[in-house]
Amino acid sequence: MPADAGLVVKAVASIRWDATEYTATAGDIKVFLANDDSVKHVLVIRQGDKVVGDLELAVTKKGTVDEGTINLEAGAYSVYCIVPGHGGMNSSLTVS
Ligand SMILES: [Cu+2]
Repeated sequence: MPADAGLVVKAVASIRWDATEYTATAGDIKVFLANDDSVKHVLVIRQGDKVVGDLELAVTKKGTVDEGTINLEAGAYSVYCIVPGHGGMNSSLTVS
């Protein structure tokens, strides 16, 4: 994981993220995604049910990682997986 990662998310078994609540600091946020699950996941950041920015991180199988940067103002967001059937991967992200 990069030392300057501002948000670290791991996909874990049973199509879940590793936490139900994440936090980050407003501004440019380096997001790091790791896959500890056996299926593909694609992470986006949403506000309500709308995708924010153009960050899209994909991990295809166990052990793969991806990273990218998104600029977020303070507010309430969610860490969401857009793979069909993965709607339960919807954890809160509080940016302050
Ligand atoms: Cu997923």
